[in-house]
Amino acid sequence: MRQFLNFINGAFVATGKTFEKRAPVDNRVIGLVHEAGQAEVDAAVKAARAALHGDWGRMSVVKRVELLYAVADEINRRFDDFLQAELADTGKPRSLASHIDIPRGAANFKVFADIIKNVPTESFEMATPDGGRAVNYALRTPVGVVGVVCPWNLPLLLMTWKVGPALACGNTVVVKPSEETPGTATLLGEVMNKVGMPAGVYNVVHGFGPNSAGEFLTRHSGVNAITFTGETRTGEAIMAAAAQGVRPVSFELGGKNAGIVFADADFDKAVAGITRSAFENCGQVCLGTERVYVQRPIFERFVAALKDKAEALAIGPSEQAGVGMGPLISAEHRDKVLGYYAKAKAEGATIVTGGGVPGMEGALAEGHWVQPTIWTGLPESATVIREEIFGPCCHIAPFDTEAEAIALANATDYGLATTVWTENLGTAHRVAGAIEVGICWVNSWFLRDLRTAFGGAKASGIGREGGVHSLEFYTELRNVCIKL
Ligand code: NAD
Ligand code: 6OD
Repeated sequence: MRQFLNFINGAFVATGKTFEKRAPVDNRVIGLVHEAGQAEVDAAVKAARAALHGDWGRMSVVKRVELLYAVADEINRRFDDFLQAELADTGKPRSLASHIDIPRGAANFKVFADIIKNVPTESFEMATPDGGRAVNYALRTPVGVVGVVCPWNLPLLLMTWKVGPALACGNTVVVKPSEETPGTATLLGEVMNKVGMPAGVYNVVHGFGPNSAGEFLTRHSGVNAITFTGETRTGEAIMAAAAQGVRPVSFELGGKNAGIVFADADFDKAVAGITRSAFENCGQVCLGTERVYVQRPIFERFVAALKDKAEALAIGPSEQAGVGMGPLISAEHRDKVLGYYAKAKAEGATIVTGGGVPGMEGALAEGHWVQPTIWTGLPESATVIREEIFGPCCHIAPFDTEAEAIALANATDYGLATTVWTENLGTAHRVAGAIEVGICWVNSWFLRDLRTAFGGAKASGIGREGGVHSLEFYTELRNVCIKL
């Protein structure tokens, strides 16, 4: 049985307490995760603090950048190990993880290594009251020990999206991966040792949230800043923990994202785009589209075309040829999603397709599968239109005017992302300007340039990461004023 150990001060650490990791594809136990208690979290934070004052803290930016490049290269060299770990933990299609998750794991180190090397700080010369001169310049200093709390949907991608810039900025990290996906964070410990990363720079503590590693880490007074990706409600708990000691937080939270398809859109591209945004990763993408608004002249045709696409998705395990959709992460999450499917039916939805569990053969019958599901006919007050489901499903409603589409899209507490489909440049600009989100894709979805600001408006997050915005969170600017 595979053992997932904590990684503290450069060493793999077992604990007396383990929990089972089950495979989403067949619910088989595939490993035992060693849960970190308060003592392990204390040790990880202590090691991270010591590294800040040790070799890592004294290292030049040039050397730091070289090490981050080496981490990226080593992830690429061990691409298949990372891929297998991610597939075992999540059950997602191999093509998805090999094209998105693992390459981004490496890119997240390279891109932020380049950014820290190339982005200058400000400098101002000034006149002094005695007729002389002074010069001001800003130093970027690390914030210190960063607590990184991660979700399970894109485990390596989302963890390294935080760890890459945090290390580039000279911080040390203690990572708490999701209890559902311990694999790639643990493997990254091997990479850190292989490339000669000083002990204590990268630490991993496994466990759950409340009364476990997540809470111990976020409440720890030795943690200087917390970066978190996950549910909005968890963000509220972490924000309360961070209030102790007035520690900064960066939050990427939930979404209830709208897709808007105008009648002038390139129809086939729009259908393909919404198919991806609704069903990719079995709908477990925070940026995914669970509310689709389609302009009335093409509404019926669009619903029929999306139905065809959903029904054509091959559901199966990661390695199955041509597989388009894997399982949900856990039995608990499957029950939650199926609860929403039942709710939609009870509230009077027209079920265009799906709404249940696909028939799977043999051992796979025990997996956490659900059908891709499309609803129409619900009022905007319906539960599945209001609450984030995080499953492969969407409701489609018609709209008439641009103003109506904008109002519908904005009528939510969330504000993460939207995807707009139109061939009219004016429409694209006006809608992008009026939508209350952190990210607006036009004629595309989840197209990422890591130099751009990423984050959510309203209940979808606090702050922005990406490019120089990550540097703003992971460093303190110290102004030095020298009277000449
Ligand atoms: P989650 O909030 O349940 O868990 C995320 C992490 O927080 C896990 O590691 C968990 O153990 C930990 N945690 C839970 N309670 C905690 C507590 N009280 N204190 C400290 N840590 C705690 O989220 P999830 O189910 O893993 O992921 C799905 C959610 O994440 C969805 O809401 C999705 O929208 C969101 N998400 C957002 C983004 C984004 O970029 N905005 C990206 C991915 C996922
Ligand atoms: O691409 C990214 O950097 C990012 N943070 C993606 C988030 C996806 C959410 O599930």
